[in-house]
Amino acid sequence: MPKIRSAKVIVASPARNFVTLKIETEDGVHGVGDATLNGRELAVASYLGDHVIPCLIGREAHRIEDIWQYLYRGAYWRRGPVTMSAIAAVDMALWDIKGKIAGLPLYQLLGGASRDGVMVYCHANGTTIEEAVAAGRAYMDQGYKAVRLQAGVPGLKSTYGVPKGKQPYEPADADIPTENLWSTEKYMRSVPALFEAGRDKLGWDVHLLHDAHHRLTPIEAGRLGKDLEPFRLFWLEDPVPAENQESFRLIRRHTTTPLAVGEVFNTIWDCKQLIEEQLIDYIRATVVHAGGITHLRRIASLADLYNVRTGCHGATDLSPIAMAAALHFNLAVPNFGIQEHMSHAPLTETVFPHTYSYAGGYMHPGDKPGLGVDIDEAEAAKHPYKRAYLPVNRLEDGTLYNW
Ligand code: KDG
Ligand code: MG
Repeated sequence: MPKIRSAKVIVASPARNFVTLKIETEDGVHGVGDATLNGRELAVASYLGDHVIPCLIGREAHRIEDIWQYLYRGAYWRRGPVTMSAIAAVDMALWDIKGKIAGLPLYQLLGGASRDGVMVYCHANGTTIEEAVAAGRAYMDQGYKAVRLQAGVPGLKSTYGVPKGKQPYEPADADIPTENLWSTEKYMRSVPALFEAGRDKLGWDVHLLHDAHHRLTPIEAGRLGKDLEPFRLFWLEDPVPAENQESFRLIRRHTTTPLAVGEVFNTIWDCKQLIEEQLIDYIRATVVHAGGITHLRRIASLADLYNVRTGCHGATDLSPIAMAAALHFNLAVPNFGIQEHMSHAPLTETVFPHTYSYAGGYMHPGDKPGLGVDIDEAEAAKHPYKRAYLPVNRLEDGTLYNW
């Protein structure tokens, strides 16, 4: 059984910050894992470098479950985004190694393909409704079957999901967080008009999605969900912050718009009640922030019992390594729903060469053994880490609010 000989953390900023773990066995096989936690990158790098890597050396690389339990139970301090992103990176790298040694792409080790391709949704944004809908049309022309629509809110200078210039949306844009202003009233008035225009101009043969990014209270979310019912959304995402899982009971009482939650979740405990009470329709936990493939499979298995499907987070702050791992998982998992897809910057793609591909609304991880993705360390070294934070949000009277 191959033992782990070395492991190292690579922090680089090819177009944005990424944290990568590279594990190598005594036989010279290496695997990679994504450990990026947007705006808190160095905390995970230190957790891995100072506290995890010393405990990995000499362990059998094939004992993925045992190593997962060792890092989770064995640390005494459980859960949390820093811990779970670090565990996830180890887990991804070990699955990558196992696949390479077996000579099989990861999805084959997870039970084989349950579908031919992974349906993905893209981000259509615009400062106005017209721009957002036109962006949606352009994506549909590229074959996308599912489009997330976000438009600027009249009366607010900036809106979640809407880029400042013509660049792709990248919210971690400042050395010290920028401050945005928020008005729920203005937002709630604008969203139904966006989806009315969306259905009018894009038709009914496309899935439409929307992200409220934790900005509402449960009763406001119930009202928005009800207002959006005529437009038959695929999902309304993160209507409220989800620490209080019970609060979704109130939303559910008022709307049949499907709900998606979980991009900030780290473990099965964050979504246990939401799933068991069927308070959501899609679970958005990711391979990187929720403990790797090993733990995400556990979450998906629980969700499957309650007709909850997967809809993994896939913004550009998840590196191509996480994207590859998600695609293998998505291809195999029985209760797959959809996968988020934002194209990475060309520089990011250069640093992380990969085999996954997009065609006609679907992605596929490719058939190279393991994850089918790597890091070009020499290229990565040319792009040092730059501190970059997500914005914070304030209400119009200055009160700090959810971003
Ligand atoms: O790091 C935070 C982003 O990944 C998040 O704001 C993106 O909400 C998001 C989404 O749905 O992609
Ligand atoms: Mg989101």
